[in-house]
Amino acid sequence: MTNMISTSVIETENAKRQEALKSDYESLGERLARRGIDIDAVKRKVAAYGVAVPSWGVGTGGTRFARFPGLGEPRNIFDKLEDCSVIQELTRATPTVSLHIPWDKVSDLAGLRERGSALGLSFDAMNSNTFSDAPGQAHSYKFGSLTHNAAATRRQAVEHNLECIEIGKALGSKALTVWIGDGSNFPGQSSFTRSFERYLDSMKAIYAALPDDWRVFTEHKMYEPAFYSTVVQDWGTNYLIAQELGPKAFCLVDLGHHAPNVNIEMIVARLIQFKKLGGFHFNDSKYGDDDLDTGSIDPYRLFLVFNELVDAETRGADGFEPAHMLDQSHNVTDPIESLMTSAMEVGRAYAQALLVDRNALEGHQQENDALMASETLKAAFRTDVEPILAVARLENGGAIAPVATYRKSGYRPKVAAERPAIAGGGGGIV
Ligand code: LRH
Ligand code: MN
Ligand code: MN
Repeated sequence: MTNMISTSVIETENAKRQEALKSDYESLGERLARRGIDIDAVKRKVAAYGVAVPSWGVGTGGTRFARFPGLGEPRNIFDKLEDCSVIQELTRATPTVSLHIPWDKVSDLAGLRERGSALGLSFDAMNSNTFSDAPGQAHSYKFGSLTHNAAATRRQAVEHNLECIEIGKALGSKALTVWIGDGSNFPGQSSFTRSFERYLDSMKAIYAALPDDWRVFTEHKMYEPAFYSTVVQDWGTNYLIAQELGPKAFCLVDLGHHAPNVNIEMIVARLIQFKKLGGFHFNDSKYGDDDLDTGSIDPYRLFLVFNELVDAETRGADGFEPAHMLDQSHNVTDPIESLMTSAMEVGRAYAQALLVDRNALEGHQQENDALMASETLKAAFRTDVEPILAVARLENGGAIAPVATYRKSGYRPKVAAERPAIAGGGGGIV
């Protein structure tokens, strides 16, 4: 196995913190034992948890307005894999990478798969891109892709998705995520009904090419880049799609794709109940699809989403197997640090949700004791589970303090010297 971060740096940094961590873990263990919780059982679950890193997240994404690339930006998919490996080596919570085609130029598929396994990484859901034009493509997506009026444009968009499936098959992926930017900017510009009919037709052609052991995730988003109407705008439409397509089709919930204040945890519960929750794109937002770091704005909401997930896991909900991925990118941090922090935030929300006293909660619900029901959730959310996360990382060979260890490792200056600086400029990704 190839390491990007030397194990001696990790060991030296861990040694500085190990004693304090041991005592923090023991004292948290005692406090949890008083609540009837076995800390080691929680740690084992957290240690087994993983979230996929988006290949596009390790580069500086930017906003619609500008890109300010950092030092040592990955030049190609192999550089991206190495950056993803750094995240995994330090956090031990991100064993898979989610690719985006054609942003990721993948010609040598066997070489890519081999490099992934040498780095201890495998390939999660494939993401197609028909929301921007690739150089040299025959038909433009300016007025839509899978829902375009012109059959030839729709066909091109379908074929791109089929190509993503083929690439994914060669890499060992088992899912395709489809997000389209199709929609309209003016009332009357397009027919809501006819564009959705065309969408379903196109998706049926993609679904027909899906291998038996694959799933397709469709991702809804309220607005942007279309600002008046979007074809797959909300979880209701998304649920209809999954129903129409069949048993291998599921809904993907990107936390940033809802109106502010929407009760996302409730959407999650509904999709679980009706066996159509495919997975997540975790990120955080204040206003719209901000793609901020997961848990950076509203960690309680992230916890409430995980509360639904743990509830489903605990009761063994039928057909419950969501894929967990991060989807974030912005201009202001080192993306490796941001992605590590987000992976840890997701793990934290999971650990906190595992602490919820579910019997007590059900009792309070039964008694209509709203205050105590809320306090039961808050008691779990208020618990500082960092020692659990850190011990899980340590025992899996990772860093007690991933960001500090990463900074000590000198990885960013090293790749900055190897990878040429790239120019910033106008709009980034959505
Ligand atoms: C759309 C989206 C979708 C894309 C990604 C880059 O806003 O969330 O998942 O594939 O951003
Ligand atoms: Mn997304
Ligand atoms: Mn998005």
